[in-house]
Amino acid sequence: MSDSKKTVKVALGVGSNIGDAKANIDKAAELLEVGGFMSLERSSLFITKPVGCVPGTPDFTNCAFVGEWTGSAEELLNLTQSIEVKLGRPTVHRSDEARVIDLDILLFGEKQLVSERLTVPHPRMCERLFVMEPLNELADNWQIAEHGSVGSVLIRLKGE
Ligand code: PH2
Ligand code: MG
Ligand code: MG
Repeated sequence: MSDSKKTVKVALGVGSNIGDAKANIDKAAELLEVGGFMSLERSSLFITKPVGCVPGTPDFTNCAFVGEWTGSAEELLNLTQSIEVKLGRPTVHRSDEARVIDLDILLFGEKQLVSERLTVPHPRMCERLFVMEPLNELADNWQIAEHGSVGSVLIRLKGE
C-alpha cells in the first residue's frame, strides 16, 4: 500500500460568520462524510470575536472536527475547498473577510507538511484560542510538532 493510502487521524478547524452558522457547519460535516472523511467527531460550538479581521466583521461560530482520512493531505484539501465553494464561499477570498464556511486542515497525524497549497500543522493554530479551545475538547493529548500537546498549548495561550 502506498504511503498516501494510509488512514490518518486529522483535525480540522471550522468557522462561519455569514448566514446560519450552525446550519453551515452541519452541512460541511455532512459533505465531509460524503467525501470520505470518516468517524467524524465534533466539538461544541464556540461564539468568538473576530481576530485580525476588518472592523464590523460579525462574530464567528467556531468548532473543531476530528476524523480519519485515507489519502493525502492535498486530496483532503481538494475536498475541503470544494465544500467551501459548494456552500457559497468565493473561490478567491481574503483571510480577513467574513465567510459562509472556513475549513482549515490543522493536524494531519503528527506529520509536518509544507507545499505551495498547504502547511501542516496550521501555522497560526497555536496562537488562536478560537482554534485550540474546541480542539482541546476532542484531542487534548495530540502532539503538535514543535509545540507540545494541544492541552499544554491551550494552557499557555490562556495564561497570556
Ligand atoms: N478566522 C480567521 C481570522 N479570524 N476569528 C475568529 N474568531 N474565528 C475564525 O475562524 C477566524 C478569525 C481566518 O481564517
Ligand atoms: Mg481559517
Ligand atoms: Mg481557511
